Amino acid sequence: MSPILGAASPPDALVRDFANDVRRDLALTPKQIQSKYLYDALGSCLFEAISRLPWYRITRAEGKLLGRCSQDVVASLADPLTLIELGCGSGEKVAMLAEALSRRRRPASVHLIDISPTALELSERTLGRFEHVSVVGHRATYEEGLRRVAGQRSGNGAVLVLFLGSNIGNFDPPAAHEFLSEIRGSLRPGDGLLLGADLVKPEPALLAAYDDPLGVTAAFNKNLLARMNRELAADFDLAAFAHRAVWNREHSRVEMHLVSRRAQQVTIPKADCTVRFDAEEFIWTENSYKYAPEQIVAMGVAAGFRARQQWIEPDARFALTLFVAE
Ligand code: AVJ
Repeated sequence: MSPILGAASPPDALVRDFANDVRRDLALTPKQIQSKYLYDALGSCLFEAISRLPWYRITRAEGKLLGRCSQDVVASLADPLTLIELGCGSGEKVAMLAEALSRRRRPASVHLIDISPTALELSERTLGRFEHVSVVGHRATYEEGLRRVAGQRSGNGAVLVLFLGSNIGNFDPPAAHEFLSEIRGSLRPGDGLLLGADLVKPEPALLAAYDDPLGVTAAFNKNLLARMNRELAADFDLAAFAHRAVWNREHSRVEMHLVSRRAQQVTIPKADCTVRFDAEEFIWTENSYKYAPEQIVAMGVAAGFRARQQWIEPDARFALTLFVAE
């Protein structure tokens, strides 16, 4: 059996949360499932594959910017620096900052916060190679993890929160404001926030990124159905659903849907429900908001930060913005 799918099944409490959320959100109109559920062990690997696709440019564009600006980012922050990455993926990005610090022999600690054990393991391995850098992984939601790390802090060093990869794009505008305010609330004046956010670009480029010709994003999206079959004993016929990406210009977001190819009924025993689909009815599985550069600055300012610097990758259209808590 593969190491991924052979891994222990998730703890009962997590399965119960998943079941409750599925039952509630599939009863909404339109039917929905929260995008955080895309990231089980297999889903995390599929996202990792997406990040290497030529059509999905966010990860590479951000890496390129980080390579150029990492010294500038850490230059103004007080030692010993604490880096907190929210949603660490494979840890390669925080590693670029750790590298910048380690080159100057500046001591630092890194806290990784992710709900995916796979992501934490990968990241801990990636960061293992730096001297002067201690690494702690937290399997937690962003909010829980932030609170935990902020509550433990001592001394005079600054904290730099990393919220990268356009993960902010999964939040609708009110939730993004609330979340940035919550980050600000856990920081002190002089601490930093490095925010990576994808920019609006022509529709064909957006659609190719979220509906790639290799079908990896389709697999990533349909894995939600496979996950419900695995964890909730559901009987979704994966072939009876199609992946769809749409650009919602009015709301400036790409939406991912799973569209029922025909009228059908699905049972989800561990969520205690039976769900009926009309032909063409869909489950809405993700929003990825896209921004104008000045909109990103405005979001940070509204949450109590000052924008210190913004770097833009002009080809892929992606922005890194360094904010400082006032
Ligand atoms: C990891 C949330 C930033 O929205 O671009 C990739 C996830 N979804 N392809 C994004 C994703 C479809 C990604 N984020």
